[in-house]
Parts: sequence; structure tokens; C-alpha cells
Amino acid sequence: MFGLMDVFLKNDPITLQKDILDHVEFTVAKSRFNFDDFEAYQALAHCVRDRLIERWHDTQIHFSKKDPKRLYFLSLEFLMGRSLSNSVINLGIRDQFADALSQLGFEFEVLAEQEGDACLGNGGLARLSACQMDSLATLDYPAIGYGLRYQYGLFRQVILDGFQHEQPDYWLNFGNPWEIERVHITYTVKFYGTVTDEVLNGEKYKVWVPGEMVEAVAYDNPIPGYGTRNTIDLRLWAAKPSDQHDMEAYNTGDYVDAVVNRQRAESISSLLYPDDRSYQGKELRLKQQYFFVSASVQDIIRRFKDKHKNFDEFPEKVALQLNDTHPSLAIAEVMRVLLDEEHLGRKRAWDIVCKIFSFTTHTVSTDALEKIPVDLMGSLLPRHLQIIYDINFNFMEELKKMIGLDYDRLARMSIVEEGAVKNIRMANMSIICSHTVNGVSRLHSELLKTKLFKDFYELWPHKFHYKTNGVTQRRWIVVSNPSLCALISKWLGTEAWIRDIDLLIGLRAHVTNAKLHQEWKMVKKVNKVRLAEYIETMSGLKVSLDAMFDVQTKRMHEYKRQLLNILGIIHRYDCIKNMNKNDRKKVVPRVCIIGGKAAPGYEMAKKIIKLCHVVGEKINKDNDIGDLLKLVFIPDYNVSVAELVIPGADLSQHLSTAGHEASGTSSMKYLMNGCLLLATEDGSTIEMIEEIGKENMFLFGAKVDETAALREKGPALKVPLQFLRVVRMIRDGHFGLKDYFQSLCDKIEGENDYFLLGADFASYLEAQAAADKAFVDEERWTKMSILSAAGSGRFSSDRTIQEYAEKTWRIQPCRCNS
Ligand code: 26Y
Repeated sequence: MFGLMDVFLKNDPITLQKDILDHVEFTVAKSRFNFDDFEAYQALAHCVRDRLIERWHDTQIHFSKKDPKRLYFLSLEFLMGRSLSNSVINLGIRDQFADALSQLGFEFEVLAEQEGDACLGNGGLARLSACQMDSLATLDYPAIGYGLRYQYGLFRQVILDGFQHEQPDYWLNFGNPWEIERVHITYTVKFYGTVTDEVLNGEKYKVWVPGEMVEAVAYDNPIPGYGTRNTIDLRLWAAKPSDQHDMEAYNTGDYVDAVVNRQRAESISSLLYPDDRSYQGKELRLKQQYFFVSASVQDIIRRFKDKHKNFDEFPEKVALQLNDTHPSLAIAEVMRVLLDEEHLGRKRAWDIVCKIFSFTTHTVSTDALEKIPVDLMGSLLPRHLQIIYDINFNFMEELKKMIGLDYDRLARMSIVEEGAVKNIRMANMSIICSHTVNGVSRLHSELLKTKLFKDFYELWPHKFHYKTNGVTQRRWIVVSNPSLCALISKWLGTEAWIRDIDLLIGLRAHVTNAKLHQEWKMVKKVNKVRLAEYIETMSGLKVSLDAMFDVQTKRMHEYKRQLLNILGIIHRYDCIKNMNKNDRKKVVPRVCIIGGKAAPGYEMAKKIIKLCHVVGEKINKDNDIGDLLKLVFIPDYNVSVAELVIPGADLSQHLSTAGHEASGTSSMKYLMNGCLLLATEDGSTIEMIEEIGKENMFLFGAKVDETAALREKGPALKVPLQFLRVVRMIRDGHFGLKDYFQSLCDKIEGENDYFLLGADFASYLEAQAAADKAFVDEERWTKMSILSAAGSGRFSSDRTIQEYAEKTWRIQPCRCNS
């Protein structure tokens, strides 16, 4: 007889070997006696995929049976990176696979390197979505992520002669085993056209007659939890031309037009917009937003209607999370469906909308808030514009009753921004229609309440909350730093911290243990060797393992102040050059590593990359300097590069001008990996100080409440001579390209120094000196490193997700045990 357990795929080495070879032969279509590393990776990936699908099915069936309230996480960006290692670790079958492969003559790590990154996002916000999906699955929450399946992910950064060049990322060219195409799960998405009135049973209804229709096809990406069978769905939509459209063209004999149309439709999910923190006045971006929102809302409503008839139950079954304003058209779309298709009437529809949406903002500046020109909205989504106007009219009427005729305030709070060009303010709409507005750190939330959304906070203080960001320890320790993972488990005597991060604190008990110190240093060494090898293959530069590996990796942005880092390096170089031999012996050797992409249209950020290269070239070639200082730029920084760089860092820099980084998440990854932080008191760093202690970090710079006064001083602001000297060196062409760098220097001198590089320079150098001092005291440094990792528990996305689940979404775990 067949027991239920017998139908599951098995994970013993013999079965795994057979399954891999079967996939070599039948999926990859290569001979099982002759296949290369890439083909082996493909077969392996399919073998893992089978196991993911099995659990994914069980989970979906379980959710469907239990019908819990579900979270729908809407995000235009997900930075998933690679899936193989993460999947086998979460499924708990990594070692079995490694054994099976070694018997076939392959090494797991080598095959894992064959995988390309899924880069469907820009930076922090996008990687946060990925970490949160991992936590949602691990904590057994009934959740579905929705996004866009971009044909081209974030551009690949190629450095030619020190300049950034962008190349398309053809990530799907070699196939993608981590997704399942659902040719039968498609929805029609409408654009353009007109709105007419119709009468049905004596009631008036609006009918939207579209001018263009496109099909959205679902691609499911299973996301396995760790230590659970639960495997949730990340459903990404791809645009395909609508059959209806083609048929019409075909009937009129216009075959060529039909094909051109096909391409036009496909262009909707073609490319990810590179973030430059300013509104992209592109119709295509609005089309993307609506396309993914409409398909997702149709899918959500279909799922609800499968089990329920009465829409009043909708808020008991549905929580919709808006990841920034990018998906906020979902508000107008739900309203439209409830009004025009479900005929619920305005009051009922509005009641439902107000109960289901929650909104998280990732922005600190008003300039970065999304605005859509009214004309564009009216032409692409005529019915939605009516609905938004209607929501705004009702809000304004209510508001007048509450605050009186304070026209300035009414104008500030209106969804519609008046002016030469009328705009829809997506953030205002999101706040008005959401039950909760979350910031991404405590400081960020304070800034929202006192600055960005002050008017709204005063009206609805109860709506405003924060959930400090977190990252998943599965990806950022277990996958990327296996040696540290083993060490932590050994010293804690359990692997339970992988699901319960608070246990990490247990490392504190051993912080003075010499044996732990020994092993801790060994782990760092192993990771530094790996990173040094990578640097050498990439740039030909040999770096000394005794040097402090000092790293800054993140998107290139003026407010993140990679420039401050480079100026500090120039200063260090200048000092070493002017030292005598004896003094040079006292210098703490450093390998400075910078990595990050600049938005293609962001000229200043691109100049900073070039500056980094010219300075690096000069320093690295200088025989006077030798191993005392090296500067390396790591090209094409992405998730898999981060997995390699972060574990190998001794020190990491987080230099944003206070008040500009909403949270910051790379610092959390470094912290978990026992890397010391040199940082400003900004975003989530403030909360890290509480966990780790000031004495275990290198803090510097103006605080949030000091920056305004510093800026006001303008020309009267005193900047240190060293600062003027390093800027002068650049201006004078010490590193070449004199003319090219003038504009960059202009931006950091005198009144133009908006990001306060000059004001913070002295204290930055002090923090750097403190880091040098600590580094030479190996015991102290190791202790600080252990305490950094031990105190990083609060920055796990498990904690963030649990807070969201309990306080914002009000969902319960739904664990699948079959
Ligand atoms: C409008 C569009 C092109 C756009 C696309 C992406 C605009 C902004 C973004 C991305 C923003 C972003 O990544 N923000 C970062 O979010 C992180 C996660 O909350 C924060 O840690 C980080 O401080 C914030 O800058």
C-alpha cells in the first residue's frame, strides 16, 4: 500500500542523483554522461524547483482550505538575487544535495556560482521586499507578493576607463527555473478610452470603454520558509498582447500592425526604471504601475469571490500593503471595481477601501514624493481620475468641517496639486485612504510626523507608526557566511537562532572567551581571503589580508556621501605621503572598497564613481604607499556580490547626512556579520546605538537637529583646513581631469555644500582615527565585532514582519504541516 509520505519527493543521495540526472537528460536535454557545470546547475535547479513546487502546492491547498485573512504585498521592486543556495538551505536539504553532487563529481558551490541574479529592483526598498518575503514564509504567514516580471532588470554596471556604462541585464536569456509560467492565469488590463453613463435596474453606473487592452500573465515564484513546509508565492506579471486586439487587427488585414502592437504591449513589463529619486515623467511608468496593480487586484478579488459572496467580509480576508506609493493606484482600482463592477455603492465601497490598505513610505524628502500629471492620468486612466477627484472632493469637505477654511493647509493636504501643471499627489492619496502609515525607522517616523506629513499627522495621529526595517539572517548569515553560521550555532549550542534571532544575544556570554576570539578571527580571515581573491580576479590588484577591509557599498547618491569617504582616503594618502619612514610604520594598513550603481541620468553620482577610480589609480600605483592604502571599486554591485563582500568586511561606512537616510539596511547586514560600523546618527543607526552601544561603533557628524543651523551659517561655516586641502588637490588636477571635477568640487564648497561634507569632515577623520586605534588592539576589535553580531537581533526582518502582522495587517500564522 502507498502511504501519504511515499508520494513526496525523497531527498536521499540516490534519489537526488537520479533526479538530477533525469533533469540533465529530459529538461536540459543533454546526455547524462556528458554535461558541463552550467548544465549541471540547470538540472540541479530543476530538481530543487520540483521540491519547491511540491511544498508550494501543499501550502496553497492548506491556505485555500483554511481561508485565513491574507496579506497581499504590492511592490514594484523585488531584489531576489540568486535562489539556489537560499532554497536548499530553507528546504533543509543543502547537505543532501552537496553529497549527491559530489558523488556525481560536482561541487555544490561551483554550480551555485553559475546562477545569475534576479535584479528586479534598485536598492534598499527592493531588497527589503525580498527579505520580507523570506520572513513571511518562515513565520508561516498567509501572504502573497505581487510585482512585475521585468524582461530587463536593473542595468548592469560596466566600468570603462573609470566611467560607469549601463548595459541591459538579459537575465532571462538562459531561462529561469525559479518561476512557473501560468499560461491560464491571465487578466485583461485596460488603458485609455472614455467613460460613459449607463443605467442598470434604474441605477446609474459608470462604464469605462477602454482604448487599449493588454493581457497580464502570471509567473509564480515559490518562496520557501526556513524550518517550515510553508512555501509562499511571489506572483509577477508579464504583459502579453490581448487576443482581442490582435483579432481586430487581423480582421482588418493589418497583420504587421498587429505584430507591432504585440511589441507595444510587451514593452509594459519590459524594463525596470532606475531610481533617481525624482519623478519620472514617463507614461510608461504609470502604465507599469497600473498594469501590475490591475492584474493583482483582479486576482485578489477572484480569490475572494471563490469563497465569499458578501463584500462586507472583504476586510476580514484581505490586507493590502503598499510598498511606497508606486502601487498606490490600487486604491482607485479597488474603488473602481467595487463601484462599477460589483455595484456596491459609494459608501460601502469607501468603507471597505478604508479598512484594507496600509502604506509604508521609504522617503524623507518632499521632492522625492511621486506626482502624476493630471492630464496624463486623465488620458491613460480616465475613470481612475474621476474616482480620485471624487475621493478628494469628499476628503476636502470633511476636512473643512474639521479644520475650517484654512486654505493653505487645505491646498497642502489635497490629493490634487494646483499649479501650472496639475498633479496627483500619490502620497496624499495613500495616507488618506490607508488605515496605517508606516515609516521605516523611529527617526524616519518622527520626520514624517514633524515635517513631511505634518498636516496629516495632526489630523490623524493614530494612523502614524513605524516598523524599523530588518534583513533576513537566512540570506545574510546562513547563505552568505556559512563559516560564521557554523560558529554561532556551535557557541550557542543550537541552530534555533536561524528562526529566532533574539538568541544571538547569547553570544555576549562568551565575549571574553579566548577560544571564541580565535575562531571568530579565523572566520573573518576565511571571508577576507575569499574577498581578496575576488578583488584580484576582478582588478588584478593584490591586497594584504592584514589590512583593515573598509567597505562602503550602496547606491551612489550625494546624500550617502561616498564623496566624503573618497575625500577621507585622499587625506589619508596625503598624510602618508608626507610622513617619514618611522611614522609610516605606525599607519594602520587599509583596503578601501567602494561599490554601487549610479542612476544613468545622475551625473554627479557618476562623477563620484570616476573620482573613485582616478584616486584609486594614483594611490594603488604609488610605491611610497604599498600596502598601507589601497582603493578598489567593485563594479556591478548586486545581491550576490554583497553576499561575498559583506562577510569579508572589517569596517563598513554609512555616511548619510543626518536626516536623509530613511532607514538604511546594508548596515544591518554588516552588523550581523560582525563588521564594525562607522556611521552618522541617521535612520536605523540610532536604534543600533541602543542595541550595540556607542562604545562599539564609530559615530561622527552633525545630528539631525543640528543640520539646519549648519546650513544656515552658509559662508560663515568653518570647515577644517584639511578639507580645503583635499578639495584643492582635486581642483588642481592632482588626480587628472581637472575640468571634469570642477563642478563636483563646486558642490561641496561654501554655501553649496548642502550635504555638509565640510562641516562633518573633522569629526569624520576623528572617527576614522578611532577605528584605526581599535583595529590594532586585536582583542578589543574582536570583542566589538562579537558584540555587533550579538546585538543585531532587532534588525531581523522576522521582527519587522511580526510587528506588521500583529499591529498593521492583523493576520495570523497559518502553518501547513502535511
Ligand atoms: C520613483 C521611482 C523611480 C523610485 C524607485 C525606487 C523611487 C524610489 C525608489 C527606491 C527607494 C529606496 O530604495 N528607498 C530606501 O528604502 C530603504 C528600505 O526602506 C531604506 O532603508 C532607505 O533608507 C531608503 O533610501
